[in-house]
Amino acid sequence: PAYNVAVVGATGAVGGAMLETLSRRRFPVAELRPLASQRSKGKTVNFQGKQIPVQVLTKDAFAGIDFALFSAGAARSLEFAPAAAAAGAVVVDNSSAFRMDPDIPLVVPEVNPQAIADYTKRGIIANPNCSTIQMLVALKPIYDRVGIKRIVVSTYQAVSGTGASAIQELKQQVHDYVAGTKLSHQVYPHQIAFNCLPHIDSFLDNGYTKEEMKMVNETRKILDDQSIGVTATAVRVPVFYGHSEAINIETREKISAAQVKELLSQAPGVEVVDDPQQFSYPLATVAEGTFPTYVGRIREDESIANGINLWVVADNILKGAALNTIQIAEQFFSD
Ligand code: 2RA
Repeated sequence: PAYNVAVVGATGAVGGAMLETLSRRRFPVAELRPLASQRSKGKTVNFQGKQIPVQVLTKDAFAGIDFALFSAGAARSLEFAPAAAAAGAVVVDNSSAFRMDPDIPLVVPEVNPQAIADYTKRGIIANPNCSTIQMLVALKPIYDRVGIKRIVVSTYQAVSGTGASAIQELKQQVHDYVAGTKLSHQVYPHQIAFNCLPHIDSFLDNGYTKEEMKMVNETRKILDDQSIGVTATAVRVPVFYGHSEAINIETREKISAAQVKELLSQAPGVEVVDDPQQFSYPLATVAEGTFPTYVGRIREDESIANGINLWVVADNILKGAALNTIQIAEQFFSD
């Protein structure tokens, strides 16, 4: 069978990646219905070699749709996802709108595919935040084998996570620097070129940012484990595509670096790249445009009894958003 698929936010960075990924994965699409705001009226998107006109997003734009894939911000999802579900579509939402809703499953197919069954409550499945997805793809096999008491993670997040304007700003700042002209910034509160900004999304009363607390709260929901300790520092770095993460975990039982390496070499969605003596470790520029979650720098944390350090890299627009979304939809018909 083939399915009618709506892509909400089809003209955005993640929307475009969804169209490309649907093709790369040979998703059986009967009708592709690109939906976007009034601003995109008259635009077309390229899907499988055809220019398809963008339709304006309205509450009755979902008639006959089997899967509605959203990536148009939380406000749009709150306003239109219920209507899409009411029209009978399975909704997979990339925004943060529904992630912590107890009636809406938060899913990484390699981690908690069983949670998809709960989608029947609201017809909506939430896609986790990109930095949470890649971390849990890498940690779940270890969690299942020896348990995890605590996670300490620092992220190095690409500017594409902010959107096209941030990519343009970084390019312009690098250009101005080389040209010897004054650098300016609008998208971020500080210059991003040659800098690391410990500030992604807004700050909360506890001194963390929303991005950091997403990693804490989403991890506990996805693993269905309120006992796990998570602390995060989310940093924006001058990289275009690919989030990198330095992860330290304390496991409940002892596991060696060699055992972790063996375990992850068999793990779904993971590619182990770990031969530091040969300068072989995961890199954002290698991950860009690819599907795997790459893991390397696997070593024991010698400062505690049961500690492991890992370096985890993935394309934030693909596995962090578009690919994960489509993999969730695939669960409905893959055997
Ligand atoms: C970011 N994870 O990187 C957030 C949203 N995509 O900005």
